[in-house]
Amino acid sequence: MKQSRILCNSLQGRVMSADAAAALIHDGVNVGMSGFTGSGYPKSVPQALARRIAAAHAAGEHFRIGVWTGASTAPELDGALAEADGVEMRLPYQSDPVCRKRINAGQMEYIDIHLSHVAQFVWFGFLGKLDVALVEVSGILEDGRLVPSSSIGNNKTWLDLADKVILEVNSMQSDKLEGMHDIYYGTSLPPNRMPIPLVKPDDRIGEQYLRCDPDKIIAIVETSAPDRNSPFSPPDANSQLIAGHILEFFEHEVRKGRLPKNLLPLQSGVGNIANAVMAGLNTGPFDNLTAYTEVLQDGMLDMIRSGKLAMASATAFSLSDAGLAEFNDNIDIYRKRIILRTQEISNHPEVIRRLGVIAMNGMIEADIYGNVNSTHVMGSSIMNGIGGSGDFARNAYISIFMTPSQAKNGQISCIVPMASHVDHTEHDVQVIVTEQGLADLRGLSPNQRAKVIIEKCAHPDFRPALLDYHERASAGSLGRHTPHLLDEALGWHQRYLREGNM
Ligand code: 0RQ
Repeated sequence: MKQSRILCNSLQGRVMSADAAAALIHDGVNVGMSGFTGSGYPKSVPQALARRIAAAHAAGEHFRIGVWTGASTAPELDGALAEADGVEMRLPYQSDPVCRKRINAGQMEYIDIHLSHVAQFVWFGFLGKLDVALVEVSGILEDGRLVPSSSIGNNKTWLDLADKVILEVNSMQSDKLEGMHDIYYGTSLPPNRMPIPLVKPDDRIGEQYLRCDPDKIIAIVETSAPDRNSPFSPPDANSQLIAGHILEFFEHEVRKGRLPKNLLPLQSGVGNIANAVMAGLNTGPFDNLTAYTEVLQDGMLDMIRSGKLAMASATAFSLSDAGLAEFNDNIDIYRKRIILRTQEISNHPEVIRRLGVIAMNGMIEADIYGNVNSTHVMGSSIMNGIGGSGDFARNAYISIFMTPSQAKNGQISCIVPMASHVDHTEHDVQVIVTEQGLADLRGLSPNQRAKVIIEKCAHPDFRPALLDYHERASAGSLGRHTPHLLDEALGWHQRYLREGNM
């Protein structure tokens, strides 16, 4: 018989079904749920809640809740609740197609928040009351402490601040996750804040377990279900070219003495390009690398396995099925080299600045001056959210943004005269990379940046029109510091919306 993961005798009486637990969540409450990039999210209660909400709606009753998480979750959470029209307010990050559709249809409110801001905003009282914490763990110890699961995100804050706690104990999570976590309990509020005592990516500054007041636990649900493991496509030609430009840039920086031979701690965003960069580094000339990042994708596992990456600090896994199998098969290797932290620490501006992190994130578009749009297609439709990209970009040693130079089969240029939405201003962007090349923007004025970005990053099909725009703006704009023709600046986006081509 499988051993129960609930070792605390006094909590045994609170074990119940997902439906019974969902019945304890009421209309209008804010629920802090676990989950970060498809890992460690509750898998059973949200679906039961979605059924309950759908039934309430069918009976003509109002039933919607606030859903707060670490970052993106999965169809069993975001998809199910959005499908049932059960979400009044979603924050701080999502990547679910159903959720996205509702948000862009104006049927669901969504606040896109820097991931490092979330916990402190809740502590400050900026987001209202947190009523319920719904958190997946991989076990409960005899003394009631919780063994975290495959992501930590904001779980510490949810457990500390919610009035009531519902736990999902997932026996499918490896029991060897125990000991990989580092939960820092030293954060305090201004004006009494103290420095975060983390000076190296592998420093442990906290505890291995989450604390939780047992009196707040109203339900425990046992589950056995896998995380949403998304496949990675093998790096395509563009991703390989982008990775190649970044590697060449790193080699150049080492030669110039601006980076040490083993670089500086790496942060790598989500998606296939980020994974391809890791694959490039895995066969590249740098050894003894470290990572101080949010999300650990397959690429970083490969680098740990090969010995290129000495250790990685993150808040969550985001693996493919193959990546998860590899992780579980060789967990004794990985658990010595991976530390999972709360997202307020993995994304902490103070720590990122101190460590000198190299930030590498994807983007939707950049303009010729280096302003970056990470979130909104054609200025108005949210894709996912800013996630942690802003935490890292502003505070990094070097902040790199990458994208293919074109989208939608060449109908869209990802380098545009003016970004249709700005998440990262020109002040937070040092390097832009496309398959065409790499623009090093450090020390350049806006007009110098425009020339380099157009020359190095724009697709040849769009290069002449961008040069033409910059030249005419330089001649005809009111000010010549950051020249723009305001009635034309967003004309490329307008043209795409009108004609399906920029
Ligand atoms: O659309 O899905 O319909 O095919 O955007 O684009 O090229 O597959 O790129 O998966 O790397 O995502 C910015 C969204 C890039 C991601 C973004 C369309 C394109 C495609 C996806 P389809 P790709 P990626 C750490 C850091 C913000 C959060 C972040 C992201 C889809 O990197 O969410 O960095 N970043 N977090 O066709 C119109 C353009 C477009 C465009 C691409 N210019 N116009 N559509 N697309 N460029 C992790 C966390 O914080 C949790």
